[in-house]
Formats: sequence, structure tokens, C-alpha cells
Amino acid sequence: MRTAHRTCSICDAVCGLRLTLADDNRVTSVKGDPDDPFSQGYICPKGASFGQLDEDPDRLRHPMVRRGDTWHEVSWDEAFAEVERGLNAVVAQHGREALSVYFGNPTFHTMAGFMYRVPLTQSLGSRNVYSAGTIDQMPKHVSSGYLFGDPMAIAVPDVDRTDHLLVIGANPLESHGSLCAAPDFPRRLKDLRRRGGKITVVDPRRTRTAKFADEHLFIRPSTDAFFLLGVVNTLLAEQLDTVTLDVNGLDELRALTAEFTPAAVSPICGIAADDIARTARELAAAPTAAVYTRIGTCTSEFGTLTQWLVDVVNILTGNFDSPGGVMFTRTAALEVFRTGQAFTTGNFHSRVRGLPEALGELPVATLADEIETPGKGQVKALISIAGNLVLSAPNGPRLDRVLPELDFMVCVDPYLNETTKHANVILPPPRMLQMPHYDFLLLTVTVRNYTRFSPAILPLDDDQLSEAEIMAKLTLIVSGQPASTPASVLDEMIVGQLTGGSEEMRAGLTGDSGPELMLDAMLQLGPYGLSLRKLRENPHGIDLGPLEPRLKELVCTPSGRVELSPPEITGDLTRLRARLAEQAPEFLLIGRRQLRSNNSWLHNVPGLRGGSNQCTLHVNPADAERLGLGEQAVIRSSAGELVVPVEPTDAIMPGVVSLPHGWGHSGRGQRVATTEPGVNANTLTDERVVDVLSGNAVFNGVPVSLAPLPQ
Ligand SMILES: Nc1nc2c(c(=O)[nH]1)N[C@H]1C(S)=C(S)[C@@H](COP(=O)(O)OP(=O)(O)OC[C@H]3O[C@@H](n4cnc5c(=O)[nH]c(N)nc54)[C@H](O)[C@@H]3O)O[C@H]1N2
Ligand SMILES: Nc1nc2c(c(=O)[nH]1)N[C@H]1C(S)=C(S)[C@@H](COP(=O)(O)OP(=O)(O)OC[C@H]3O[C@@H](n4cnc5c(=O)[nH]c(N)nc54)[C@H](O)[C@@H]3O)O[C@H]1N2
Ligand code: SF4
Ligand SMILES: [Mo]
Repeated sequence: MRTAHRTCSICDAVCGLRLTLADDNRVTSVKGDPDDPFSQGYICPKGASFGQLDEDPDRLRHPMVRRGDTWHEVSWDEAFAEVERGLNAVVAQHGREALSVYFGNPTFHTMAGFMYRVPLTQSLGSRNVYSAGTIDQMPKHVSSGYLFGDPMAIAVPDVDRTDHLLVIGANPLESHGSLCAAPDFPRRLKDLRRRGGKITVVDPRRTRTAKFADEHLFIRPSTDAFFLLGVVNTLLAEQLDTVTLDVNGLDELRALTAEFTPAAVSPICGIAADDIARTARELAAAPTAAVYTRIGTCTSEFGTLTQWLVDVVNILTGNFDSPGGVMFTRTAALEVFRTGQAFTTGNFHSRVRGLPEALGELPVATLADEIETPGKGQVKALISIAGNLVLSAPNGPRLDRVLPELDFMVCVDPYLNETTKHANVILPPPRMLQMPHYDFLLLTVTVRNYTRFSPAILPLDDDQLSEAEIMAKLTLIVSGQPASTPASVLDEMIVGQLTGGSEEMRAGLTGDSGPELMLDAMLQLGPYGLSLRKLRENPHGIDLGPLEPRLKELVCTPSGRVELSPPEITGDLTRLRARLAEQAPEFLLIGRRQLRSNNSWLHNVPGLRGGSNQCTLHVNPADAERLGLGEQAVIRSSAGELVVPVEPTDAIMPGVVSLPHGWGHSGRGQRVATTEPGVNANTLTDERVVDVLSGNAVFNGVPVSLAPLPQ
């Protein structure tokens, strides 16, 4: 028996784990790491199942090549040769624009995902770059980009010091937080209340977080921008604003929001005018307050407007970049993603629908169009890394139909699943315990400054490749190098760029792999002067202190000031205003996250199944009764139709129904998941509807109709 420590890489909470391994390297227990200064021993049910997940017998052990309908295990050399042939043929016949890449959610967690993303994108030489960003948080980047100039300037709620936390469209007691890494959210919220603070939740469902809060306001889906306009209107009309930052655009803001009085917005969002005004007054009166929002508003039709208004409220109440409000993390590794250049979207547009680029990416919502529509620039090959788009993308079933039209597809993924089954080649990464771990991205949104590195716990077998080596090889192949080129050639180039070619610095770097050398360089160049060696000496992580104000060094708008009313964003108020005159659909569909599940890939873990982890449609009992719904219902949208099990619950407001995503399993690659497959919620989401400013997909507030299942 031996003990090993590692950061949990399943969700965004960066909890420290303490694992016990038997002599045969099987994981016999997983507990929270009590010595981690940030997570202090906290662990959730998913983390506790880390061993089961890692040892899942359905994980692919060998590269796989598909011939017709049959999969063959092949050697790595054969697999890469196949990738080289497939991609080169597409480039030769159709040019580089025919290549596309998708970076899925886990690429935001893995070291390899961080290290090779830019080189792979640059080598691709195509505009067809897609990522989970446009089915998740792109509205936040666009909002920050126009407000502050820096799309990566993402402020996190200072939950440990705030006096009032307003949570809009997030459920951190089940999701454990997102764009806000705060291990043990439950304890942090308890502490908030214990010190006399207040928590308010705005959500169409009475979630676990809402039940814990002091106050919960039901809101009609996708009307949060109206609610927040009512809050801004009150703050300005009642002269409650206390702006402490250098801002432009306060007068414009006053003019733009004048019409959106609480009385004017109340009917559309379903919150009483008095409650809207009172929320504004409470935020202004609290010694400190933080407004925090996530998926419920990001993946909605007015995603960017809503993200913008959240920060506007934080700024107007004097709570931006100050303790107890929302603040910026100062991460230990050099922030290579900060360009210092003013942000703009639309540097190019998608071929078929003319959707604007954001952060160098095109919206996932238009990938199927680009694959299906003939003409110059049609996508003919897809490199999909850590993604399950058939279950995750809006109108996933359409992708299921069009992916077979590709000339070539390669996936880097541990599973044969609903998406990877369309690949010609699957390149499986090794087990998580065989990979070193450092959260390059999540550590930029921690609620305290903190850092932790986890070395690989188990060695690679002779016939395995690290995910880093897989990604490096792919990058080399895409850039036209022979498949036989060693990965180290690329790694040295990347590290050389970081060290500015300094041989002395390169000689001083330590690390067993490309990503570790890169990390060491970024730590040494980072603000705390740390190194990989120092992090190895502190295996439970290092607390780097509470967040401190740092907006001034981040702002890079052309004016050098915070732009409170950027025209690129406020222009979308016209589209929002039009909504006031429209007839509301009878039902709106929203999603929900489940405590013992994570997007599309945790349903294969036996220990996490059952209980509340079911793919059911939450319907208000009054609606279920009125429609005469039985155990199952037919639900229809502009995109598709499903038969779903009905779960009546008064935790959801009338006129709203909720279905979790990531279900709808099929095939033989995940034997546990397919025993209770659930349905694919993205059969109902419509890829033609996007948040126009960011191109982000819309998963919440989808108009649907419900009917009893005909007997
Ligand atoms: N209807 C609806 N749809 C949604 C959402 C919603 O709320 N509602 N949420 C959206 C959001 S926020 C997100 S982030 C996306 C996520 O959508 P995706 O980007 O598709 O991510 P996952 O569903 O998490 O799928 C992860 C894939 O990566 C594989 N994987 C797991 N670990 C590793 C690893 O270490 N390396 C590699 N290479 N692969 C790995 C898994 O097997 C799986 O195939 O879904 C979005 N889709
Ligand atoms: N257990 C678990 N944890 C996860 C994940 C998971 O799948 N399972 N996924 C991870 C990922 S990829 C992400 S991005 C994060 C997401 O983290 P969160 O955003 O905290 O996750 P959700 O549970 O989707 O919370 C969104 C909330 O918005 C509400 N909502 C829906 N529509 C609206 C609306 O129009 N207005 C308002 N105000 N609310 C609305 C929903 O009812 C829901 O409670 O979670 C991460 N953590
Ligand atoms: S909250 Fe997230 S990071 Fe923490 S143990 Fe659970 S899955 Fe892992
Ligand atoms: Mo996400």
C-alpha cells in the first residue's frame, strides 16, 4: 500500500486528493487531501470515484483504426501513419481550409490541452477552429474584451470575504463552481452566512444553492438581461452608484437604461418590480457585494449582454476589483494568454452563416453547416480532442448525421463513444494517474491565489504514449512534418519561445516532459518567482494569499479606461428590446447539472449511477396535471423531438422544463452508460439560434411544446 497525492481534474474546483494504491497499483481509496491549503480535505462524490473512473475497463488501451464498421487495435506508428495519410490527402485535395479542430472541455484541464492548443491551431492554417468555449463561456470573454480590452480578464466573486453574493444562473452547490475555482463551495457559502452575509439566487429552478440561500427569485429563462437592466436603472435613478474605477460611458449607460425601469421589465422576467428595486438597493447598501453568473445566462440568447450587465452592476456598486466584490486572480505561471492588445471580434467570419470569429474561433453552432455545405473551404477533416460533440453541441443529432460525410476524422479520447465512433482513428490518452497535472487555466480563476503541481503517480507502460506526446505528434503532422518526427522537436521550440532562446534559462529548467518544462519556465517567469522544483517540494500546494486589486495592469482598451457602454455590446439592446413585444412561448426548456455526473463522460462509472443522477424532465406539477402528462411526455422544439420520462417537481417554475445534458448514450464503447442511456437534450437545442455577439450556443430558454405520450 502507498499514498499518493494529486489534484482532481474532473471539474473546475481543483480539490486536492489523497489516494491509496495497492501493490498492484489499483486505487483502494480516494479521500480529500487535508493538507491542501485551498481545498482543506474537501472531496465530492465524483472525486471519491476518481479511482473507478481512472480504472474503467472500457477505457481504450490502444490506438484504434476503423475500417468500415470494424475497429482494429494498431500500434502507435501505424495510427500516426494513418493520420498522416488522412490529413495530407485532405490538404492535397482541398487545401488547409478543409481542416478543422475541436478542443473539448477536458482540454481546458489537461496540461497537454493547454500546451499544444496554440501550436496546433497555428499549424492548422485554417479558420475552422472550434472549442467548448462557444458552447460555454464565450459571452464572458466578449464582454470582458470590450469592457476592459482583455478577453481573459475574468473577475471571480470574492466569496470568502463578500457580505452579499448574488448568484444568477449558476448552481455551485452541484457544479462546484465554474470560472470561479473555489474548492468546498458548501463550506464557503456556510461561512458567508455565518458571518452575517446574505446569499440571493436568481434561477428558474429552486436549486440546491437556492435552497441554501437566504432568498431565491424565480426568473423566466433568458430574461436576465431585463432583470439586470432593472437593477442598473434603479442604481442610477436612485443615485446609489459609487463608481470607484476610471470609466468611460456612464452617461451613455444612463441614457440606454432609462426605459428599463423595474416596472417595465418585471412582466417579462416574472420578478416583482419591488424585488428588482430592492435587489439593487441591497447590493448598493451591503458593505461589499459580488454578482456572479454562469451557464444559465452564458448559454442563452442574450449571453453577452447579460455578462456585460453583471460586471456593470459590480462596477456601479463599487464592488469591482476590490475585496469582497469581484476580483482578479494573480496566478503563479506567466500569463502567456494576455496579449495587451485591445480585443475585437469579427476579425473573420464563418463561410456559410457569416458568424463572427471570437478569440480566433468560430462558433460550434455552425460546424455542421461548414461540414455539410459544398464549396471552397468546406470542412473535410476534423481533429477532435477531448470532445463529445454529438451529445454536447446544439442539435447534436445533426452532427451525428454529418460527421460520416467527412473524408477524415481523428479523435484524441479515452472512449469509443457517440462522437468518436465516427472517427477513422482514435488516439487514447493514458490513465489520469499516468499524467502529470497542473491547472494552467483553472488556477487563473481561483478565489485565493494558489498553486499546485501533481506529478504522474503511475508510469506509462511501454506501449502507451502520454497525452502530451500524442498532441505533439498530431501538431507535427498537421504542420507537414513526417509522422516519425520526435515530439521533443516541437517541445524544444515551444520552450525556446518562452525562454526567449536563453540557453542559460533552458539549462536550468527541470521536468520529465514537454509540458513540465513549459510549466517550469512559466513559473520562473511568473510573478512569484516559483519553479517546478519548488512546487514539487510542496506536494499539497502553496497558498499565495488573498486576491488583491489588479485591474489597472489588465485594462488595455484603446482609451486605457474601462468602457462601461461599449457600442459593440450595447448595440444588441435593440434585439433585446424587440423581445418585449413578442408573445412568450408556452414552455421554455433549460438544462441542469447533476452532482454525480460531468457533462457527457461520467455515466460509465458504476459508483456514480442511480439516485438523483437520472435523465428526467423536470416539470412543475401544475403543468403536468394540466397537460395530463403520465410517466412519459413528448417534447418538441424547432430542432427535434424526444420522448422523455417526466419528473414532476415544484422546484421548477411553471412554464419551464429542465433536462440535463450529456445523456443519450449509444454503442458498445461504454457498457455501463448504455444500460441507462437517457436521451440527448441537444436533440432539442437549435444550432440556428445563437447569442449574436459571441456566436455562443443557446441551451437555456429554448421554446418547446409538451404533450402526453400517446398510448
Ligand atoms: N444542452 C446542453 N448542452 C451543453 C451544456 C449544457 O448546459 N446544456 N453545457 C455545455 C458546456 S458548459 C460544455 S463545457 C460542453 C462540454 O462538451 P465537450 O467539449 O464535448 O466535453 P465533455 O462532454 O466533457 O466530453 C469530454 C470528452 O473528452 C473525453 N475525455 C475525458 N478525459 C479526457 C482526457 O484526459 N483527455 C482526452 N483527450 N479526452 C478526455 C471524454 O471521453 C469525452 O469524450 O457541453 C456543452 N453542452
Ligand atoms: N456535477 C457537475 N459539475 C459540473 C459539470 C457537470 O456536468 N456536473 N459541468 C462543469 C461545466 S463544463 C461547467 S461550464 C460548470 C457550470 O456551472 P454552473 O453554471 O454552476 O452549472 P449549472 O448547474 O448548469 O447551473 C446553471 C443554472 O442556471 C439555471 N438557469 C437556466 N436557465 C436560466 C436562465 O435563463 N436564467 C437564470 N438566471 N438561470 C438559468 C439552471 O436552472 C441552473 O441551475 O459546471 C462544471 N461542473
Ligand atoms: S468538486 Fe470537482 S475537483 Fe473537487 S473532488 Fe469533486 S469533481 Fe473533483
Ligand atoms: Mo462548461
